[in-house]
Amino acid sequence: MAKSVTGNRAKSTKKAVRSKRAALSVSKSASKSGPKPKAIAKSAAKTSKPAQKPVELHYWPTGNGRKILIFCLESGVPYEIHPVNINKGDQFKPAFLKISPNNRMPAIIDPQGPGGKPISVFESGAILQYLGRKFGKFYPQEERARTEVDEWLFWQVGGLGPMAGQAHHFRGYAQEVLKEPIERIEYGMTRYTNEVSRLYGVLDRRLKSRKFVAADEYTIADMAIWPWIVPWQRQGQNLDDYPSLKAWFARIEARAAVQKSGDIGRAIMEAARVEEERLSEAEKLRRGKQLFMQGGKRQSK
Ligand SMILES: N[C@@H](CCC(=O)N[C@@H](CS)C(=O)NCC(=O)O)C(=O)O
Repeated sequence: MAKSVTGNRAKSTKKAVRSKRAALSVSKSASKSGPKPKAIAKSAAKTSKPAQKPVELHYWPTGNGRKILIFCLESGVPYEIHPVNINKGDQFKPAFLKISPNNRMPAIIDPQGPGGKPISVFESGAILQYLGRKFGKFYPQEERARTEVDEWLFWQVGGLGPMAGQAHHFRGYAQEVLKEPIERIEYGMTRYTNEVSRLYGVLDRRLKSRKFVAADEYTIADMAIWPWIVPWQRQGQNLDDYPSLKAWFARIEARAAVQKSGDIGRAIMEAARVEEERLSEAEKLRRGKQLFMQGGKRQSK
């Protein structure tokens, strides 16, 4: 697999230094009146958890990949990017299929999963829920709020994502890569563009009197939905038709972590583009057809 890139390391190192300093100042002042410094150090050692090792993020800069990168950047969870170049076919490699049997990214490996043992997770919704639960961030614990977040998370993974994906297929790839005649794709184009319009309408109504999609706070539901609105033009939509959605979109887009996720994605894409430029036209076409099985390729049994 390709070389990994580490994120959030500097931040966590600074944090560790800060907490070490804080620990030192506690033992200094406690030595005057309270228990002996040694005793404090012992009890701290008993309760302190081992530092979180970086979560392996098997990622490519697409809407589904970006959700998880946004979570890591927002929460400060240490992560390490393992690029899965889906244009090249990395998603079919046996090592990747072991952690993501559906040959799709994203996937993660948390080296310190339940019981301190590694765990792998595939499907972006399941990954967000896992990380939200484990790190106690962007996924409220109160049942009513959590259920709301789940509703909108599933709305994205089961509705907006697949429907917008089909709109991208018929409006873009089918014409540009597969060179399908318009008569063969018109029905699909119309159907999925209209369905995405309907879903944008649902989201716009939901956001009419809300700052965030669920639970009155910024959650994994916003992180899952936002990247799928980014390519609104490719989906045949106009954000001006959905004012509440447009305002929410701008609010999330302005967040530093969201901006940074875009920078990281663009840098990876640029490196891949330079590499791809050197390929023959035939190889470029083969790769284009392999993606999403658009050329009808079947996985061997
Ligand atoms: N339901 C999956 C969808 C993942 C998915 O479709 N990933 C795409 C990129 S956005 C992929 O890996 N495509 C590779 C391929 O189709 O061969 C999730 O939410 O994680």
